[in-house]
Amino acid sequence: MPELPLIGRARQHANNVAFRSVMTSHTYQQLLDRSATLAAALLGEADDLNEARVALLVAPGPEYVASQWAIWRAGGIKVPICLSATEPEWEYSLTDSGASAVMADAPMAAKIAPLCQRLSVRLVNVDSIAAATTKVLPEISPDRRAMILYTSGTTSKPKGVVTTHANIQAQIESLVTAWEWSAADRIPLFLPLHHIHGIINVTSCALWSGATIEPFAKFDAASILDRVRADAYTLFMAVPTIYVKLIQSLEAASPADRAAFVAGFKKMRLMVSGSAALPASVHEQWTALTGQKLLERYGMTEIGMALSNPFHGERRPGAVGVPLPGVEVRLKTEAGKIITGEDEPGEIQVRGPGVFRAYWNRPEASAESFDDGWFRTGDMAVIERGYYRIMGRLSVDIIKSGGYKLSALEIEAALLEHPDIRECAVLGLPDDTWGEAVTAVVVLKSDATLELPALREWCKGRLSVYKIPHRLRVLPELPRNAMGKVTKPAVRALCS
Ligand code: MCA
Ligand code: AMP
Repeated sequence: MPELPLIGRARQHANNVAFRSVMTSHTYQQLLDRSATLAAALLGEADDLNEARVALLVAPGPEYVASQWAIWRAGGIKVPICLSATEPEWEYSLTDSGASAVMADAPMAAKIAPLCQRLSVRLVNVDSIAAATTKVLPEISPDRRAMILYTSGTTSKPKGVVTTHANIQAQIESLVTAWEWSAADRIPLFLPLHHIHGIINVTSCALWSGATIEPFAKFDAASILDRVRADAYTLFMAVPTIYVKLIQSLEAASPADRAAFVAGFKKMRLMVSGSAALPASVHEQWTALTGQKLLERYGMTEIGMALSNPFHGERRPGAVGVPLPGVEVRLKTEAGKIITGEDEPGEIQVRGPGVFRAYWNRPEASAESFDDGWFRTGDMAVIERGYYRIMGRLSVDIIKSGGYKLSALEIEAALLEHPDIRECAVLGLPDDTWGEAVTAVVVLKSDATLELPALREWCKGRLSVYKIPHRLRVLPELPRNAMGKVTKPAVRALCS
């Protein structure tokens, strides 16, 4: 059996630059060699990891990809975890996935070492593996499980989305075809590498194509604009919050700087927005400022990308276009009718080779999420003049903030541990920068007082930074229905 196609693709581009930064560059051959060394270290005496889960905690860059490929080439399942997560969040991912090892770079290894020790999980510090060792690597069939990505949803704790090598390949090939990726492309990477926007849309599509990635530790408008003015990129992919932040930076720049930045943006062959709704006003402002028409697309961790405005043709503000190559999409009403015409809303359901296999260790949730072989996204949409338009989500408990999908229930569970909070309801309220702002509506215990800064401080170490409430409302009581259950639409109405 041949090796994994993505490794074969890398061999075809062996001498191309895969990663470039100000000080260094790495070719595809260097990534291949390094991943073979790391795979040998992971395997030790074993011949095959046989789908053992290996958590990945490495900063974005060549070492992240070499570690990812090492896990795959050794036969393991990669579980990327958030670099800035709290210890309880890491612990949840490691225990839920049953990880047997964590691969970390030196700074992250120092942070996670006590947890690994407590959980008896092997810690592999990639920075301490220098010698190039070789070992015969196992053959990996495409239907082996490759990755578990944790995603928040309608349950309090995140669920692990399991994809196979074949799923990942289908997700990559669809985008490479639709957006005409080539080895001549150069793209900045500033999105986190524990979600598919960064892993698949940016990194994996680039590496499949022989293109060059410029990694950043995180999004920082000034550093990215510096490189944009130097014409460093042909492609750009970001969440709406990043475009809002870039608009603010462009507006604050001197006329000469702004002209230089705009010239850099103008030259790119494609700029994409996704992960959350791009307000039509932001789309139009971006075009007015830079002359670029953003391409908005729609996707989800469980399915990869499903809908996209066209690379050639009309990119309509407020719409997400049509199904991507290899992806089937249908709309279904609550009453169970498949919609065949325009202007009738229904739930988006998706089928195709990129759709995930199952939620990790959750057979019931997995079964419930499919309808006759179609994945139920929980997002509502309508077709208007040939293009899908997203109308919102079926669940009020899912929040999208800064491109991150958050569970209101998970944040509520954390807040209920606060000594002064008796009851709470967490909502995502509209926000110009973040899309939705995490809003805590709380009822306090008698005589208690609570201000937002104190609540945010208390949340640190318990919740990742983007889950920490951005707004706070204190109410004497929460509205309830006849059954005594808190009604979130009524809470929302009180807050608006
Ligand atoms: C950070 N802050 C926030 C939020 N996040 N405040 C309100 N709401 C938030 N969501 C605050 C911090 O507390 C801090 O406040 C200040 O902002 C700066 O924090 P920092 O973390 O440095 O923020 P940032 O770097 O400016 O982050 C913004 C960001 C980041 C770049 C938009 O959130 C990001 O990278 N988002 C992308 C996530 C992503 O990749 N999603 C794709 C998921 P203070 O200064 O007071 O301390 S995949 C997906 O969705 C599907 C598949 C798809 O379709 O792609
Ligand atoms: P995630 O679980 O992080 O993969 O987030 C997937 C969710 O992001 C989808 O179910 C949608 O609710 C949302 N989403 C992604 N792209 C878009 C978009 N272009 N417009 C509106 N919502 C989007």
